[in-house]
Formats: sequence, structure tokens, C-alpha cells
Amino acid sequence: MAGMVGTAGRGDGRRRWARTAAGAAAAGPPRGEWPSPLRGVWLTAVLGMVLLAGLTTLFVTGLLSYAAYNPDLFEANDTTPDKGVLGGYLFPWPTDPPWLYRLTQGLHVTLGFALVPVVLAKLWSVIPRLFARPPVRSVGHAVERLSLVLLVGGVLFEMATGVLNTQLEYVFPGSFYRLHFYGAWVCAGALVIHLGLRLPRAVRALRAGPEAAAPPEPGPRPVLHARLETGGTADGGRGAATAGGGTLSRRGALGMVGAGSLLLLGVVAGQSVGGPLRRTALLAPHGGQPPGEGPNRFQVNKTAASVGVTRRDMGEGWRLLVRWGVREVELTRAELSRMPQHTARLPIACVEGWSTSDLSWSGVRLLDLAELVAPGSGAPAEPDALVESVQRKGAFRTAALRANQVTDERSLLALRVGGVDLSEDHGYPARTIVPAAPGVLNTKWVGRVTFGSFDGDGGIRGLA
Ligand SMILES: Nc1nc2c(c(=O)[nH]1)N[C@H]1C(S)=C(S)[C@@H](COP(=O)(O)O)O[C@H]1N2
Ligand SMILES: [Mo]
Repeated sequence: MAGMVGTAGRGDGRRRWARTAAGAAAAGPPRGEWPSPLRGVWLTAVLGMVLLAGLTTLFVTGLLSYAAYNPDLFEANDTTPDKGVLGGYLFPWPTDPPWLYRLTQGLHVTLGFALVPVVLAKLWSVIPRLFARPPVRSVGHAVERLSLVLLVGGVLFEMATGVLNTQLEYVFPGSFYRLHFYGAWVCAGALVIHLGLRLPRAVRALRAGPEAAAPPEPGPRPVLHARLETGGTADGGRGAATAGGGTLSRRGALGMVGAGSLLLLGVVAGQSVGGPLRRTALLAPHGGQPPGEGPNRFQVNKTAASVGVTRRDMGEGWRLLVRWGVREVELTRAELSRMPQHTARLPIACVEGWSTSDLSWSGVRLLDLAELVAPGSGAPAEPDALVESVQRKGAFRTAALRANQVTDERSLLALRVGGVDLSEDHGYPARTIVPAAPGVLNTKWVGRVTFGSFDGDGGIRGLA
């Protein structure tokens, strides 16, 4: 019996817990199960604010990425044809500045990676609440909890799909965009609800600072749980060397999360920034060290072999068919290279986050090709274009370009890059390159270009 009295410290705690839990609606398990004194409203609020800024940026840059695909122009460009009002914001993607998609998508992917530690830390900081009892106190509480399930689940889902898409090719055959797009809208909706319910409290907690007592929570709370949340530990809230054995301050914990984010930033950002930083981009799928020297030695998204484009497809028998209405011409590569050649310095920027620096492309202006077949009166002066590859299988073999892209003087059917012919993997005999457009619109191994205006039903007006 004496031995049992000797452990009275713990026993006391248990009894106190049991008393409060019985006397009031308990909102958390006893200290022993969630021992960290670091958890508290301040830490949660700081992480929450970082995530608010970060997730908002991810949402906006993600929506921009979708708009940049020209999904409302032609069905082949649209990865989520059933989007309904969620596509209400779409707008024609500009061609200036030419590094626009490089910036927005580089930011999207880099930030997405860097926020992973922050998301995990935020979840850790609030995990006791997951087990709060009773699970639902009121209708409002039920809404709050449901929005949290959607928010937490949604953010984890977006993180997982996003990371997988950048790291592994073809894990989502055709459907990554759809999953990631709808997931983002679920997150956004849940975040708005969550903010409406939690933002005022987070602001109060931030104002009060890391060592202050938390503002009183509405509703009954067990004493021990309240002490944990306010950081009411032996050292006055610093959370250092407490009974729980913690040795880290709250600022220290934040510092560790920040260091984790910086580390991820360091192994991702280089694929977008380029230059010497490219060497540090260890997580870049196609965007690390360029594969060797030479003008054609930049990232390859899909090799000719991987999509079944053969030497024969690219060889002497290759022809470019250019059409507009009932007019069409067929050109050999030699004929194309006898047309006026123009040069444009443009990057390639992929949805996966990697991008090249500006490369010197040269070839025929899309506008000059259009003039070869322009039907004259009645036709739009500024046509859209459907660009089709000789590639037979797989994604990305067609892309629709909007009139603003077709008529930009820097938009080329490129024959050369860096002063030499395109390599087979970069789209020989000819590929498109369009300023500010996502990589996927720069079709390789082009076999046919059709000018005209899209009728919105997957057709081109006036095409025979
Ligand atoms: N025909 C065809 N064109 C294509 C692709 C493809 O798979 N097939 N991939 C696109 C994508 S997603 C990107 S990012 C760029 C990459 O160009 P690169 O491989 O020359 O770097 O090509 C685009 N053009
Ligand atoms: Mo891409």
C-alpha cells in the first residue's frame, strides 16, 4: 500500500482528471496521453496564419495553372470538362510576361513542398481535439468538425496527389488534374468555414503572444486540458524542461518547422530558378541537372520512344499539313526552313514545377503559317489554332492555342533550338513554342496545324 501512495502524484492527476471529466463535458484526454507542453493556441495560431497565406497562394496559383491550359477553348485542353460554375473565373491566358507560367507554377510546386512540414506541425498541434468528447456538442460544433474533416482530409489529399504527380510519371492516368482540381475547391470551401469560426480566436492568441494565457474558451473545459492549452507549465509557459520532459521552447518548435520547410525549399526551388541552384533540386523529376552538355541538353518531358514516335515518323516522309477552312498546304521540312526564320528567347515551364531558362528557339512564325492558308474575306483576322502531333498514343498529342497566342510574334513552329536542329526527344522535325504558355501547349513532333475559330463544341468553324 505504501508503494501505491508513493505514486500519488500521478494518481492525483488521474483523480482530478476524472473529477473534471465527470463534472463537466470533457474536451480532451488526460495529460499523460498528449504530454507535450508546446501545444497551445499561440503555436496553433502562428502555424494557422502561415497556412492561411500559403494555402491561399496555392489555390490561386493552382487556378491560374488551370486557366493557362485554355480549357474553355477546346475540349482536348480541358482536364475537368464537368467543372460547371467552378470554371466561371476562366480568362484568356496572356503571352506576357513570357516567364509568367514559369513563375506561377514554379511558385505553386515549390510552395506546396515547403508547406508540408507546416501542415504536419499544425495537425500535431491540434490533434488532441480530434479525440475531444463528447464528439459533437451542438449544431455549430458539428459544422465545425465536419468542415475540419474536409479541410484536413482535403489538404492531405492535395499534398499527396501533388507530390506524387511531380515525382512519379503516370500514377494518375489522365485523372490527376481532375482529382487535384476538385480537391482544391473542397479545401477552399472548408477553409472559409474554418476561418469564419476560428480566425477571431487565432488573432486574439497572436496578440497575446507565446507566453500569455489563452483567451477563455466558450463552454466548460477540464482544468488540466485548459492548463495544457494555455501553456500553464512550471516555467511559466516557455515549455522548457517541464514535467513532460520537453526541452524545446515554442519558438524553437516553430524554428524546427521552418528549417524543415527551408530544407524542402532547397531541394525543390532550383528546378524553377535554374542556374547553379539546379544542382540542389534533388526532388526535381525532370528538372535537376540538365542531362549533359549542348543546346538540346535540357529537360525532356516525354521521349519520342516513350510515346511511340518512331524515326520513320520524324524522317524524310514527314510532312506538315496546314489548314484553314477549305484551304490547306503540305510542307516538307526543307520548305519550312526556306520560309522567313525568326528567333525567340523563351523558357519551357511544366506543370510539374520545373522550367528551363530562356532558350533561343528559331523557326517559322505561327502567324506566317496562317497567312499561307488564310481564306480571305469572312475569316477572322486572328485565328485560334489546333496543333496536332504525329504521336499516336498517350496524352498531350493535341493542344489548342488561342488567337492571342497564335498572333504573338514570338510564337513559333520551331525547327531549331540554341542554333542547332531540335533533337528527336525535343520534337524534331518541328514543335510549337508559345510565350508564357504551360509546357503542355508546346506540342512536339507537330504534324498538322488547323487555323480557325473554335465553336465551343469541339469543332472548328468553317472547316470542311
Ligand atoms: N507530342 C507531345 N508534345 C508534348 C508532350 C508530349 O507528351 N507529347 N509533352 C508536353 C509537356 S507536358 C511538356 S512540359 C513539354 C516539354 O518539352 P521538352 O520535353 O522538350 O522539354 O512538351 C510538351 N509537348
Ligand atoms: Mo509538362
